[in-house]
Amino acid sequence: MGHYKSNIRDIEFNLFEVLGLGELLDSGAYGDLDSETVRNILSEVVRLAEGPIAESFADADRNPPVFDAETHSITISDALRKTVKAVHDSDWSRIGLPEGMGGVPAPASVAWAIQELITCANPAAIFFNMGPVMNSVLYNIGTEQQKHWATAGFEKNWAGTMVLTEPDAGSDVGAGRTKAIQQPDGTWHIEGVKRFISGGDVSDTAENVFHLTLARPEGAGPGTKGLSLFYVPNYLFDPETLELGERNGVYVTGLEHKMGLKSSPTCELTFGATDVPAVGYLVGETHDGIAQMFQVIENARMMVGVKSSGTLSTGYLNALAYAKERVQGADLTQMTDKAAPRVPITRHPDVRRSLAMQKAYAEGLRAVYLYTAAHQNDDVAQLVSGADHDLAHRVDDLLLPIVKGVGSEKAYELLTESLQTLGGSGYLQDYPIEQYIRDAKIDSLYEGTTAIQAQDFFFRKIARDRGVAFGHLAGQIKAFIDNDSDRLKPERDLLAAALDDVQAMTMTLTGYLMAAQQTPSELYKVGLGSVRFLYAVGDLVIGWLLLKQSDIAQVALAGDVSAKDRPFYEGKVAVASFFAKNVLPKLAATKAIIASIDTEIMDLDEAAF
Ligand code: ST9
Ligand code: FAD
Repeated sequence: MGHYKSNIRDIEFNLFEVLGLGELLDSGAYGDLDSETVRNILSEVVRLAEGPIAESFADADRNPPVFDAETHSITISDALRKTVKAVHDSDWSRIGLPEGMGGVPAPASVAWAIQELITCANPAAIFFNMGPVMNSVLYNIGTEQQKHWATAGFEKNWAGTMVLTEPDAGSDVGAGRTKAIQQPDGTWHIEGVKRFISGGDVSDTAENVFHLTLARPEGAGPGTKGLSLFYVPNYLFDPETLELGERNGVYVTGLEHKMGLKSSPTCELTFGATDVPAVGYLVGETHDGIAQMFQVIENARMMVGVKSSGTLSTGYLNALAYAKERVQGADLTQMTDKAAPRVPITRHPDVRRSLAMQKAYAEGLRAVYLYTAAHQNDDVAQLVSGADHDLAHRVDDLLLPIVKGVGSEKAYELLTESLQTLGGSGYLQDYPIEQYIRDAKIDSLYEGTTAIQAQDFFFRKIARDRGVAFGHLAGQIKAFIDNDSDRLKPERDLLAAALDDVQAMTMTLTGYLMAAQQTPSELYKVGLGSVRFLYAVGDLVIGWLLLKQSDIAQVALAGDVSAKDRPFYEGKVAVASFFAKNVLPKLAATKAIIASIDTEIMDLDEAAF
């Protein structure tokens, strides 16, 4: 049995019983992709994920890629190569890609669910499979010729990267200094050094790698708005046949040694530092680089959240399996009887508390990413929340920092609980959880740190949106609270209080923002409260979605339910109630903290830290 434990029952519950996708799929909205086909695909992907994809998980961690400075390339282990090939050969990356480039139209929720299984079975290995999504963005925003490159490059399995970060430009992408110099033939020469580039080289798993690169054309203005997006391939190629030609002047000049995600090659890339220029092609023939790159970033942030939630899920399921087997100590009610029978640790209240919290966040975060994905298709959004095209897009935007920011932080926090469940054994490499933790830590860092997610959430997704998407979400939660069923009354009261608390926090932060027009330092209060606020809204949304699931489970339990499904539904009811009682009341404290933020800590001399 490999390390990876999928939760296909929960994924199907979300897709079919909660989001109700069966109705759309079986109406022919997605062609041949009906609900039975989706179920078959998911079970095929589970087999692939738990088998060949998971197989090299530990081996690739212990034997990461090796960099050769002479050839500017990396080599990888045979075990990892086998996994990468299994992912490529399976062809599942077609699902959800644009039809015109050979993709298979599908609800985004289905595509992301597939992605969870593939990614979380071996998180580092998926960085060898970024070509499809990079090509799909090029297909969406490129010129006619670039659409052709995207389509043909996808079929040829070319690898792709996203290239923003420089030594002095991390969170502050607009500080980037990489230059683009226009050539008489319409191409550009790129010059500069980029660092931390995932998949900068992919060894012999692809014949070509193209880098979607932000660079500043000579004479362009400062900040992100002065950046343009370029397509920079490792090998130049015939624009029609894509037959490879000369080596282009972009080279890997370093490989990072990391805490986790070790077999994902994180590279330094140097452009145009030799006699060979690094030729780049302006994407879409427009100088709108940051907006174009955000199309990639939105996919990548979603991917990171999906990875976090799915990693916590397999961490929890591993912890649960261990806890059921591990016998230690007597039942607490018999603690004074030294001869009392020893019990599995699942009998200990604190282990139950921990398992329940792990389950709540694992399933809650999955519910959040699938609900978010539901707003990435107009028809699904209409079905799920009644949002039209414009509103669906705003809701998707609003929820993305929760998927990424809350997902990564909570998964990391709760994975330490998974490890704790195994006691000292959890600390050993005999079990996968220590690697899950090392592989998951990165999720709160790349693709915008949590602080950046929190600022994006408040300033852009709430304030700049004038609360439109936030109001819609709050309306959905309120409608659930106000439904007149007798089910879950105490929990719905807790949810109502949490919604009030979050609305009060929003008002307080908005008040600081307004006050900043007169007193700029008031903005520090938003900065001091924004991560807490993001977490609070995350907990509210998780609490709501878990209770919605519980409601559906209770209806199922009242009917004809199979012996296999009964414990599944009972678990749904229990965990939603546990979350409501154990997490939602904490939002009142967050509200009080945000209401009383002062700027003392900003005034403190650095020497006092
Ligand atoms: C990285 C890669 O870290 C890590 C791993 C990648 C893995 C990739 C995996 C690929 C996916 C595979 C998945 C398979 C999928 C299959 C399923 C398919 C269904 N939203 O606020 P301003 C734009 S890469 C949209 O003034 P500053 C917008 O155009 C490195 N757009 O920002 C805006 O203009 P306007 C990642 C946004 O102060 C313009 O930016 N690095 C958003 O100039 C300027 O906005 C980072 O993420 C948004 N939320 O710059 C950097 N925000 O306002 C983090 C901004 O006119 N830093 N725009 O609309 C930031 O995000 C900063 O806040 C900043 C600030 C750079 C934006
Ligand atoms: P900094 O920006 O220096 O941040 C340091 C600390 O300061 C953080 O805690 C941050 O939250 C805080 N901070 C910074 N600015 C602010 C602010 N304005 N307000 C509040 N707090 C702030 N980049 C790519 O372009 N392509 C890739 O493929 C890629 N892959 C990566 C893979 C790995 C393994 C790693 C480690 C990084 C990768 N990155 C990639 C880079 C990644 O996106 C950046 O590391 C990230 O955006 C943070 O930038 P930084 O490391 O420079 O940290």
